[in-house]
Amino acid sequence: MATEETLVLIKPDGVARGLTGAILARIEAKGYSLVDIRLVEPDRDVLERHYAEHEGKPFYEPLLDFMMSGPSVAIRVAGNRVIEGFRSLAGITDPTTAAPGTIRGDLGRDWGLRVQQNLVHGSDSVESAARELDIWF
Ligand code: DAT
Ligand code: MG
Repeated sequence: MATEETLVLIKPDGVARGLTGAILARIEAKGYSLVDIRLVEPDRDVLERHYAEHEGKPFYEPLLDFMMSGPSVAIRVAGNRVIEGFRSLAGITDPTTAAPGTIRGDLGRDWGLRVQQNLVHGSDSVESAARELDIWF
């Protein structure tokens, strides 16, 4: 039993499409706990810190623009092995091919040109979770 905390973001496409409740329901149905939750409109500084690992990649600037296009919901989620577990619940990065049963697979739209729109973010390691939770909460 390894109780962990992870950062989940419901990104601007998820909030704008009215999927906040549907995504929260999946997190709760899995048995994870919502420890803290807030609606956020991050400025560029927050996003530069959050996405520091992607600086310089071709999708970096469009990604930051997208993340500043509307509000997101930031959630501190706790549970047994929740870091890996939530990423499994979210599905792979590209919703075009994410597996059915996952948030991105069931609710995400064909990536097409809207490459960065995949509904959710989940921390990818214990270190990332600690770093990201510190940025958003
Ligand atoms: P994930 O969100 O699955 O952890 P990531 O950390 O590799 O994926 O990338 C962060 C975000 O950047 C991702 O959610 C969407 C966008 N992104 C990643 N790879 C991309 C690509 N090849 N083209 C466009 N956007 C991309
Ligand atoms: Mg990532």
